[in-house]
Amino acid sequence: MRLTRYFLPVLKENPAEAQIVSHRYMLRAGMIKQQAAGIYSWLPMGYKVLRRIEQIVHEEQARAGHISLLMPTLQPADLWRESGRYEDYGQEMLRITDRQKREMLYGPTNEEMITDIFRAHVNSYKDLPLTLYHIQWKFRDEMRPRFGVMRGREFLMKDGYNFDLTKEDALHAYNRHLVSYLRTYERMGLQAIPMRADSGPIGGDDTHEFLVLAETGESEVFYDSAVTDIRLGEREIDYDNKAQCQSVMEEFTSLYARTDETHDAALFDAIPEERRKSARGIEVGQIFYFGTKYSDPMGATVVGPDGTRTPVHMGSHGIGVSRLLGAIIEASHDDKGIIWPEGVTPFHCGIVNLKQGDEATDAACEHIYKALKLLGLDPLYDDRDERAGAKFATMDLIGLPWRITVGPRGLKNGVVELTSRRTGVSEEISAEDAVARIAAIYADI
Ligand code: 5CA
Repeated sequence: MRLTRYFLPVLKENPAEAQIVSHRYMLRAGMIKQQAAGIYSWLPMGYKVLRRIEQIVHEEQARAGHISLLMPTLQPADLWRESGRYEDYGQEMLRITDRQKREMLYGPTNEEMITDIFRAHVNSYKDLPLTLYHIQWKFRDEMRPRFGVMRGREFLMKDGYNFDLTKEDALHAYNRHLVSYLRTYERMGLQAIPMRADSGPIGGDDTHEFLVLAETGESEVFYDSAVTDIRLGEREIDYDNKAQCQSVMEEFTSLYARTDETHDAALFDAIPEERRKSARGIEVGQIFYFGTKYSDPMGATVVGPDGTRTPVHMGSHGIGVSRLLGAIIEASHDDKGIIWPEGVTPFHCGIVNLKQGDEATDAACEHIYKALKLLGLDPLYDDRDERAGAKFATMDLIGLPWRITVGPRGLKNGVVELTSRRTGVSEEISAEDAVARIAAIYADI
């Protein structure tokens, strides 16, 4: 993309309404625009990152054997009366009446609707296990929408639902989700720690939240610092292997890590003092096992091996897709702007032309731009007629992980500059080498 043809409405001033750094940078980098409290338009660059995050979520769900579908945002109230949650959900639910006076609602989550789909089409235990998920907009009329996309009223969520014959199978689905979420967040450059939590209005016995540690997080968390040393990394996971998923789950959840709702001071005090940490965290996902809480009242049963009907065991599993943009920025920025991890960056690299209009410099930039595009990469070429300082400031703010800077002086010596946004380290190398380096960096991402 050439910057002169793009739509990147960068703000020079710090927006007064933004209290935390991710909100400030998302507004300043022209990623979002607020349309009402907690409701945002996603401008092109913000939308690009959102799509990138969705893509990683889809890829990791597919790897775990989960199946994607799409349910509507609007739901009939009667479905929620069946589970008893229509009255329980309270003021957070946006209730709508259509022209026929039918009661509807804008879905805050989809347990009822997915259970309705299941009961309509699945009849036998032979069709299990089954996990269906979608990535869809949700609405929760939060009392205090704030911090931009972190606590929105309208927000994008991945929500998945497993259906199993037995509790044991459903707990495998729980573990499978836990493992696949670890991989999902790691691909986004995040460390998200599973912590024992409270199940809230979703209900159920077992639940873990995934927390990214950050000073601006809304949750108070308590943990054994040894938990921050564990990574999933590149290990091969067989998602059908119950023992393997169980062992990874245990590895990540055996050390003490809890949100304030389930915090146990006695257990916490038993941790060696130097490893006892309390901090703040951003909740980027949550997994639940709730057994037959929905299948029972809604009649979602299957014929089991013995010929009798039993309600299925279920769980639901959510990722805060739009919130993740904020979480990633909170975890990865400096005082100049965002630093995108390679896995989610909106453009693979920036190209800065230091002397727009200079024939040799323009030609070198064009050459690099086209060479990167031919390799299937997506560079952002700053071809504006602007001072170098202004171009660097924009690149630093929008946070592309790599920058190729091209100027007449370097070209005389046959070099351009390749700079890492994260370390600030620059190297003078040939244009060909710069292109090859960018290609190599993204080859295994
Ligand atoms: N049905 C279950 C799991 S699919 C569910 O709704 N879980 S949840 O309530 O925990 O939401 C899942 C994730 O959505 C949360 O972990 C959080 O990352 C994100 N989320 C929840 N509320 C908001 C909000 N107001 N703004 C942005 N993201 C949110």
